[in-house]
Amino acid sequence: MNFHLPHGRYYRYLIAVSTVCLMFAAIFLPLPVDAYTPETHTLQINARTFAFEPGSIAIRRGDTITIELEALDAVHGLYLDGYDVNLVAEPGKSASVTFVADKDGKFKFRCSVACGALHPFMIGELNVEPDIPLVRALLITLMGVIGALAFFWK
Ligand SMILES: [Cu+2]
Repeated sequence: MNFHLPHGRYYRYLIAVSTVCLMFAAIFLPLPVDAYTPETHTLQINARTFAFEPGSIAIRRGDTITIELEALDAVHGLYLDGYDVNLVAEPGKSASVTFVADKDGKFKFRCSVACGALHPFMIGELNVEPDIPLVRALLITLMGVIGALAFFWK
């Protein structure tokens, strides 16, 4: 009987295919620790000619978000792409909105009140990360790393 270990190109394909299969398993198989528990965040965003502070925010899908917009020097707005959120705040008079971040992705928020020369560049970003539980995310990452190492070894 001719029995030997696979090698060369065939071996690499085998590694690639089994890594992909394992990663799919890690994504779809039920895990004991599974559900992501949504959180509630209050995000204080300060608007000043011509920037938002903070200009970049990260949350997880499913989180309930309250945005409190504070205008520091002039009337500013905050329009959030993809979520149909529009706030306008005057100095000393903040505006707020609460919503559930039910879509993941990167969403720009921009000033919706013409506030001066650089107004079109008054842009921030809300990053809604997928609600993949940490354990699962770690498993997938680990497998990807091991698969890549095995694939490119030597
Ligand atoms: Cu503006």
